[in-house]
Amino acid sequence: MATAAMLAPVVRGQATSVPGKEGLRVLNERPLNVETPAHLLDDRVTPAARMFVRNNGIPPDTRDIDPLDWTLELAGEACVRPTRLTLRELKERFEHRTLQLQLECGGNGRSEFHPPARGNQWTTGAVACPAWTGVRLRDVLDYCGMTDDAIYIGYESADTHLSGDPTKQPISRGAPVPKAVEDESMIAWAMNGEPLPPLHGFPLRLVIGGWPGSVSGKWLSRILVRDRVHDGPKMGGQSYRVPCDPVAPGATVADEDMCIIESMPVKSLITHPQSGVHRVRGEPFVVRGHAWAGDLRVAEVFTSVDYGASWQKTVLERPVNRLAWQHWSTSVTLPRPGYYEVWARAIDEQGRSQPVVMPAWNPRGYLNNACHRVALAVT
Ligand SMILES: Nc1nc2c(c(=O)[nH]1)N[C@H]1C(S)=C(S)[C@@H](COP(=O)(O)O)O[C@H]1N2
Ligand SMILES: [Mo]
Repeated sequence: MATAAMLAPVVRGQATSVPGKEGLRVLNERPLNVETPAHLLDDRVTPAARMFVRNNGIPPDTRDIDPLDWTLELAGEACVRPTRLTLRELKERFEHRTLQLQLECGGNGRSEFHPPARGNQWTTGAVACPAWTGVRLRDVLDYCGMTDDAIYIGYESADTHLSGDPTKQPISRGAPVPKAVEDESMIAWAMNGEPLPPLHGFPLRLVIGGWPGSVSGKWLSRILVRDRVHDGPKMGGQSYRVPCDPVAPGATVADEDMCIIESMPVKSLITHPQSGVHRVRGEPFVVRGHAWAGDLRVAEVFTSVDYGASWQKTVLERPVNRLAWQHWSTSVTLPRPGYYEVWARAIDEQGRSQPVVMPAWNPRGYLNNACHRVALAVT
């Protein structure tokens, strides 16, 4: 059996030898999960080589397929005209568009929770913002038609379950209809002007910016229009859900008291300088990174070099399009020799700030949007 691990020999926890992902950190080999160190996310548009990988199962072997013959099926109890479209037909029938859309895994930052949550121990590197080319999901949904009781869409994909059981899917999630029909929700076949890389869903995927990455189904084979909340694997139980009401750290929460994560919270990343480098006292240097806020805009980003005692406003750019991350930068001067930390804190357009300490504990360790910090040695 060809597994992702066999196709891509890797060393856990070290610089990887996953082809095309040099410098990224492998958190799990089977399924493959790879995160990007913060300083390698400095590009405005994330290159494929620096995009995290989050697989729940085993990717399909698409080496010998003709992508134009790939079929997408539209079905579900609230779909008026169940249809099959090849990628060729998708490209011919619907308007093409390219948007930069930010994806962050719901579990990004999980490694900081105490008591710890099981799952991939992501630090800060399960986020990316490439440019995607494809068609509006809305246009395709209009084409098949939705009944009045359509409330949710779900995806199904060509990856296979870790157990090898062909009747099981590794993951099949989705989004409520209002999010699915937003102008930015896409069915994409290209990333940064190239066909999707195999690990990122070749030949076709959903891209639902600002929501947990798990909504953006890779290797997309079917879209279901549902008259109920989609109930595929990893929609229910405790997956991609947090307690509806806050709980004490370590609490046991019943499944019925868990709510599905929708828009992701405000967050920022310092992508330059790299943590651990030296700077010279009295000499100004640039600190920069990105910030994002789920469905919202980021209003302001601040930095602190005194553990949050005082904050300096940075220069924040507008997003290139809605649901793209925003770049910020500032000049910092450190007056004395010694150890410093630079912290960054973003605030969304509704006035919500990132917390400087850990946000609400939850059983699966989702939604850690605490401030990122880098360490500097000043001489
Ligand atoms: N078919 C399929 N789609 C999937 C997944 C998967 O395992 N299988 N993982 C999801 C999760 S949890 C995330 S965070 C994103 C990651 O996208 P990337 O691997 O392209 O970075 O893909 C999502 N789409
Ligand atoms: Mo994810």
